[in-house]
Amino acid sequence: MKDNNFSEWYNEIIEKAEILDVRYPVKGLYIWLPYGLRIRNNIISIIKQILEAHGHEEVLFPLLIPENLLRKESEHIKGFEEQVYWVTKGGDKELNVKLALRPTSETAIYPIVALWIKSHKDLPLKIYQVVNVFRYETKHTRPLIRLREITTFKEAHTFHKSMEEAEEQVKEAIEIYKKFFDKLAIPYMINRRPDWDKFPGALYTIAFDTIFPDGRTLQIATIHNLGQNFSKPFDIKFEKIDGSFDHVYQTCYGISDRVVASVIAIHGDKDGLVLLPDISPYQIVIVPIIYKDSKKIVLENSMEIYKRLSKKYRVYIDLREDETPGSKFYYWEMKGIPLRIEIGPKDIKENVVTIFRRDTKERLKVENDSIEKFINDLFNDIYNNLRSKAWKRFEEKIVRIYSLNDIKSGCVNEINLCGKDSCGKYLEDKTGLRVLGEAIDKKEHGSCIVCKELTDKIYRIAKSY
Ligand code: A5A
Repeated sequence: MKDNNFSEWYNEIIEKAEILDVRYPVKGLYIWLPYGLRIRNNIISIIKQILEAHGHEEVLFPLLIPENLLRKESEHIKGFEEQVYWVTKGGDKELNVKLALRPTSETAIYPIVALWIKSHKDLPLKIYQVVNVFRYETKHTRPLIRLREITTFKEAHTFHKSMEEAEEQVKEAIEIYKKFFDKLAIPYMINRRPDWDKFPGALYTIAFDTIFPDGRTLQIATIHNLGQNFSKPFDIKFEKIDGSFDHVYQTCYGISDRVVASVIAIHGDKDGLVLLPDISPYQIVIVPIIYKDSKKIVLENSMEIYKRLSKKYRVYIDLREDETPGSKFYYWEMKGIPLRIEIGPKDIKENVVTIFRRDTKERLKVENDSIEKFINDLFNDIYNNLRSKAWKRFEEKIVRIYSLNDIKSGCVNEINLCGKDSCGKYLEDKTGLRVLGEAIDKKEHGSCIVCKELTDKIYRIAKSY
């Protein structure tokens, strides 16, 4: 089902694996269930670690933004106007100043940072927060993919003394997200969005796009060079070494719940989730195989191994008495636990355990005293296997196309395009696909697929979420 009806598979897995409860009576808002929330939190700690290693500090700004601040940068508000939820009343009293639920936090953060930054010595400043934001999306909403309350919005904001430094920061952000998606074994391509699709208020936007099993692309991260577009209206100034003043140069970059969606969609299979050891709520589940006559020894042995492994790993021991081992196997496979350890009377006699790998569905016998060593290697192996499988499927969905007639709607098409808006728009109208933008890491001589002008620019077009 994953391959021929991805959407159905996806909705089913979100429910069955207990990621979200989708029955909340407001469109585009969902409830995180404990299991889903653990996965999400593990993913957040990975990005936090990477950001902090790159010198970012965490902050937390208010959810409500006064209307005058939200309107301060004209392009920004133009882009978000239609998507803003407004708080207009306190009790039954009309508020003097309307308050927006943040659709993103530039206009909440920047007036305050303007008070913090005085001199070049305060720069660069790199901060981030993980918050919920609200966007009144009019396109079809989908769990974790297109939300009206984005609950896992990680936004970083950086402040610099020159355009060169801001450009360098864009490169650092690309490295940060590469590390992050590599750690999650999510394949990506990096595209510079066409001007008409950049972040409202940015000079330019660079996006990470992945490909879902149905061939549609999903934007999973964006990096924006804001130049001085916000620092001027928000008056974020600093004193330079020579005593003169300049407005700061800024970047911002963000990810969302879409990262969790990608982990589910890209690694999952027909039997459910397939989780990487790094993000799985439990890395190992132990299922004692109980028969009446050997119950005591099996339970004792299982508890011993449970305690031993819990020192190093996140382990769950499934002691439910009203479920058969078979239904427990099925249950934990659906939940994507990377390894299952089965312990039965025969294993105990032979001084081994049986280990089942979720990703390949192999069953292996392992000597009792070398379990830890074996698991460490297996975890690496699982990561490498999932990563290479995901990248292989990803690459299979990318085609190099030289003529308009050959464009494939179920794939990402790489084409020469001169870069003029008119050629890009023509292409979107003609194919019904979206111009993802210029590949930042690829060039090849050819002629624009629309106007035939010579160019070495490679653009990617695809159907996207
Ligand atoms: N302040 C900057 C970082 C910003 O807001 N950029 S953004 O608008 O591009 O959003 C950041 C990321 O959030 C996007 O790359 C996309 O992956 C995700 N995102 C945007 N709208 C979303 C929605 N309605 N539901 C889920 N994720 C969304």
